[in-house]
Amino acid sequence: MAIIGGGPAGLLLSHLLHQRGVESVVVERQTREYVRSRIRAGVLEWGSAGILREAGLGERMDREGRIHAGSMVAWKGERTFFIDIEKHCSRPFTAYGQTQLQEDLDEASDARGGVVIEGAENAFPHDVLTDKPWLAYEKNGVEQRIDCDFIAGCDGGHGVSREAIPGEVLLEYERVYPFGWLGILSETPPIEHITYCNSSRGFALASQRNPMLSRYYLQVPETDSIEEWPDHRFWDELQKRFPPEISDVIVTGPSIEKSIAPLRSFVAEPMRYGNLFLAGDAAHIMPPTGAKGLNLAISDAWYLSNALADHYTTGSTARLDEYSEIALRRAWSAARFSWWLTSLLHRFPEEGEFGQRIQESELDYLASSPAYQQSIAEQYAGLPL
Ligand code: RFL
Ligand code: PHB
Repeated sequence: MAIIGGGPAGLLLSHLLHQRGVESVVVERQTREYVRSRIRAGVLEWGSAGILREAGLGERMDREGRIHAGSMVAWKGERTFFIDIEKHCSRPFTAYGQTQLQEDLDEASDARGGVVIEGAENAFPHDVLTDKPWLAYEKNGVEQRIDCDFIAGCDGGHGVSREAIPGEVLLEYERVYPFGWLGILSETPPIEHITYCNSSRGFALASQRNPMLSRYYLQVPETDSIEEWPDHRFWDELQKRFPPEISDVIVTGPSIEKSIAPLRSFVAEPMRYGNLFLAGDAAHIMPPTGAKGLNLAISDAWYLSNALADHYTTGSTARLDEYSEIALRRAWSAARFSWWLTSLLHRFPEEGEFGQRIQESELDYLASSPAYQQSIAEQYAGLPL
């Protein structure tokens, strides 16, 4: 198996395949240090944590990750509500950084002698409609070739794998939001709960990495740059968006990382073309509001490794044939939830004051309706695999 991309989808796939007796080579464009340095996700669903644990990757996650019974939502500058996933679904989530997971995956790869080719340029899948596909790439200016049975495109939202699927086969669905998330990390104690905030000034989120590392986000116009957001402006705006009872307990401090991520929803179909399989962000990108992207990368890697292992054990292609449909069903469910939560919590300038009042009314309804709470809790917790 040749795998393009050494992010969470690619490295987890390689790890699970090895455990199922299938060998793979991972080809990564960046260095390991670069991939680790990207500050991204922080929420692992119950099912994702289970997959990692079962694969022998849960030791540090269980030690350093923090189990949460749910997350908080705040609105109107005063109201708060707890999405209690423990009560409604008995499936708490784990706050654990993608950076830490990436380190765990790197370590596991080293321990089993996994082959990860870093700094690989111009990777491209060839002859994927034949039973002798091959992956071309360049390393230090020299062309290389990997002959394999299958190729996995785990190369994220800006990867090349999708380009190997002809335009008349590939369907792409996209929604681009007119804003981004400005995120900072600071070495300050986080507030207790991961807290999503709808404010007439725009969305805000308080999250965490460990007892002395906080992660905060602000909705900002897509045209803003980080130079326009010195720390004092960030903290000032964050405190204005949260209700006073929350702002009062936020501990501010210098940022150690600051970045802006655009928000978009994107799904590509199918996730299989001949002997090329897409997994993770290469096939679908979620706005981070629902905390689903990393969890989908994990479930795709799990579905695909199981299907491949089944193929090598039984000779049947039945599970490989189902992969795209099963993975897409889950991806669309996450896409719908992430779009809905994004729509509920962000300020959409074109919707005006009417849109703001509709959002607030929906949040009031959520706070009063056990039926609605159950539905949201179940989706936030993550649907069964
Ligand atoms: P990745 O992590 O982008 O990894 C792809 C890898 O492929 C490499 N690559 C190539 N290699 C060789 N040749 C090429 N041509 C290549 N092109 C690319 C890249 O260098 C990279 O190493 O995709 P993967 O593995 O599918 O993992 C997906 C997740 O990273 C992503 O979905 C999450 O980070 C999304 N996300 C969140 N997901 C959650 O589940 N919970 C969260 O709380 C959450 N928060 C977030 C997020 C994403 C965010 N940003 C920055 C978009 C918060 C943020 C702010
Ligand atoms: C994060 O901690 O980075 C995080 C948490 C929840 C989200 C998105 C990002 O929905």
